[in-house]
Amino acid sequence: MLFSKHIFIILLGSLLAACTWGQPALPPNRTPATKALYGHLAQWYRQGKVLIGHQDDVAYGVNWQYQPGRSDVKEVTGAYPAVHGWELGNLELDSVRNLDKVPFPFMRQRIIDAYQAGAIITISWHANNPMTGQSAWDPKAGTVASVLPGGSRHQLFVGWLHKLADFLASLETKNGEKVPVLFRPWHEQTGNWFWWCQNVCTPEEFKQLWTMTVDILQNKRGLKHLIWVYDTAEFNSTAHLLERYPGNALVDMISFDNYQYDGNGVGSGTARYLADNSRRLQLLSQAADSLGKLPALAETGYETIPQNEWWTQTLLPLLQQHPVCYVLLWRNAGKMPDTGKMHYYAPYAGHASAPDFVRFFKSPNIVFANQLSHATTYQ
Ligand code: BMA
Repeated sequence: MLFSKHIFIILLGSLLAACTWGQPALPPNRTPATKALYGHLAQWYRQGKVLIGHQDDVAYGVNWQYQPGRSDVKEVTGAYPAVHGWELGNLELDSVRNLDKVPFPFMRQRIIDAYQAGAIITISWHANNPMTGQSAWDPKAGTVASVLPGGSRHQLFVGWLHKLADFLASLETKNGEKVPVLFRPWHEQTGNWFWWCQNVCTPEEFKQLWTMTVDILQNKRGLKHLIWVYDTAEFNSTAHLLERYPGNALVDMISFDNYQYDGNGVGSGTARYLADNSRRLQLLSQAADSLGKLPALAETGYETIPQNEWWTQTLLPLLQQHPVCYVLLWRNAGKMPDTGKMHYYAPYAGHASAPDFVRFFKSPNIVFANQLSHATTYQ
């Protein structure tokens, strides 16, 4: 009897091992909730499910700001997004608000609330240029070199990384559980607009910047609740996608950002968006699968969504053909004070694309927060 029970347990164990064999997993230096989240993401990805995200979703929308419980996505679909994106630019300057005016204490509380409800958090950081004192959008050659050991801004920059670590460490519940974060530093590095982009630093310098970031946050500060997301803008080959990849031990997900633009010119229009992104998503997933990592479309959208059926005619077919773990739509800022232009990527109640966004929301394999709970995401 005992013997057959043992055989049964061994058989069951092998079966379970076979089911998860080859599936990406986090190393032991992460919290149980972070490992559980990553395991669920891997499983959902295998099932072809795609989680939908939105930047600053519960902070403000096209016609409102800081009203508790509100969300443009929820007002259209009845559900919050599955992934909540937040931005830390200006944290390094000890500012109370980020560069888009979101107060950090407000952000912290919304992050903890989303975690408790089973939604997923991703964070980006448009850190100022530490060499020139200008914004992140100051692609001055030599900036990355200046923050590396021996560089003139190294001490200043290490201080910034410690402020970043302080904020990330403060994302915890009253019981002291740290909120897992998909952290996506030094994003869009194949572009030419940030001080860490490919036109102003070598692949080696970029990898050193990444390595130093992981070393301070994960090794020196001991943060175990981060999932490291490597992110490019456009790329034209696997070699280009991975040119600045700092190594398997320092990355957990790989992703890229790409938007649709108006018009029929080169680099714009629906056909172009679909063709470019089908090819890129295919290369991304192949690279992720062969590296044992997970893929994501970390930012996308079509500003003001001028095509009423963009959701089911453009984005949905792309995701059904090339599933990724998650897709994040950029922020619903509304009218920009400096340009007077409308800047939003998710529909709001009454928007012409809202009915189609509801059809998108109801489509098979498209996941919003109503399908998640704390237990299904973090246990
Ligand atoms: C950009 C725009 C800016 C914003 C920045 C950081 O794409 O939305 O208005 O400041 O992201 O969130």
